[in-house]
Amino acid sequence: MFKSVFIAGLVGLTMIGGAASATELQVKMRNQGAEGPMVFEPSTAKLKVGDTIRFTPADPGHNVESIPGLAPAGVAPVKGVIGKEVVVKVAKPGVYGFKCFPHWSMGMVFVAKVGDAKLDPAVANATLASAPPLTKRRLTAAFNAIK
Ligand SMILES: [Cu+2]
Repeated sequence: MFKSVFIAGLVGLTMIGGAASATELQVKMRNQGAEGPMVFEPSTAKLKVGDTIRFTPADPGHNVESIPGLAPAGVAPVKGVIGKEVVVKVAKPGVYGFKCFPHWSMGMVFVAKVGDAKLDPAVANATLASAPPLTKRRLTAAFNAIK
């Protein structure tokens, strides 16, 4: 009896310690935001290794997917379901890019820098070259914001 209470107490303390060191960023998927139509809010972030990003559908019709090339080597791509929340733990330093698949051409993108990382200019240029005009504009702003 005493032993099980003691262990439960230890588990509780461990969880509190973990919550204090890593933070969770809330990102809303919206039809309309401060930056215009079809946005992740916020659209950029600077995070620590081990933090999490919680993408929440504030409006229907959005999803979260990795932008090819915008993730550290060895990180599995994310492919969320439309209308569903997605939680991503950023366990490696680097630059992470996500898009909403239906609204890629409208520039619905999110970019995070995790840890002390720099965006490879070749990767940035290749991503911008493959992006439609609105997306290119928002991605350029996002890349500048995380510098
Ligand atoms: Cu969308």
